[in-house]
Amino acid sequence: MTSFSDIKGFVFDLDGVITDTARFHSLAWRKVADKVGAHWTAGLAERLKGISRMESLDIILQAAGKQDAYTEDEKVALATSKNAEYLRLVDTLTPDDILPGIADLVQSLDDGGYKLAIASASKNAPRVLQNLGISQYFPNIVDPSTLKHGKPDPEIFIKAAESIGLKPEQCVGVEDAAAGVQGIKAAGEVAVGIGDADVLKQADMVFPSTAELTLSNVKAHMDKDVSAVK
Ligand code: B16
Ligand code: MG
Repeated sequence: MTSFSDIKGFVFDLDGVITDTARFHSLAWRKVADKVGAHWTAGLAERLKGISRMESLDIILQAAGKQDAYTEDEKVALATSKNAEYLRLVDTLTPDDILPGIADLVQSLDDGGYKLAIASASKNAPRVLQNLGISQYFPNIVDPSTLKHGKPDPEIFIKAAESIGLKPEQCVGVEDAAAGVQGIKAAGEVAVGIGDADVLKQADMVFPSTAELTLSNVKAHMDKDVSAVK
């Protein structure tokens, strides 16, 4: 396992790690689901996490049995209406909506000279970070429209490391979704999972919430794993 002293950067997922935007995606998609006749369930909402806007729409149309009922233009119109509603909700975000411990963590990483990047499937990540008041820490945000493959493909995590001039092995990636953890590991980064250890079992370490995600806890885990190998 990589040793902690090799780590020079941190790559963050946005939704579920920096802030909880899933609740806004769900509220906005639910209106689309009602419009196209898809039955809204918690399971359906869960399947939309971490995947792109148009893929999310396809899943909702499938749930309604309407995958062939709309033209491309009509699908774009549905996705655009969802995004307008989502942005209306995103613009209610304030620094109070940063998840526990994250503001202190990014400050301590910045103080420690670590490079920071965002690896989010969301095209709205810059606006979310702006509303949270922490965009100055993240000059490097991978533009998801440049990607050929979504998570769990490692592409976004490799590009995030490149954006801060580092090799993947020099980065820690932080994710709350199993597909994201899979992508971080495939990229060759150290994977930190936030959430349920059974769901995120591929991660190198899992913290139950962002409150436990501190630089010293990451270091302690990595030091422990290195000494276990010796
Ligand atoms: P947008 P993440 C993802 O963010 C969300 O989890 C997912 O539900 C959403 O569809 C996707 O961003 C695209 O978002 O419509 O804003 O471009 O978890 O990768 O930070
Ligand atoms: Mg996420």
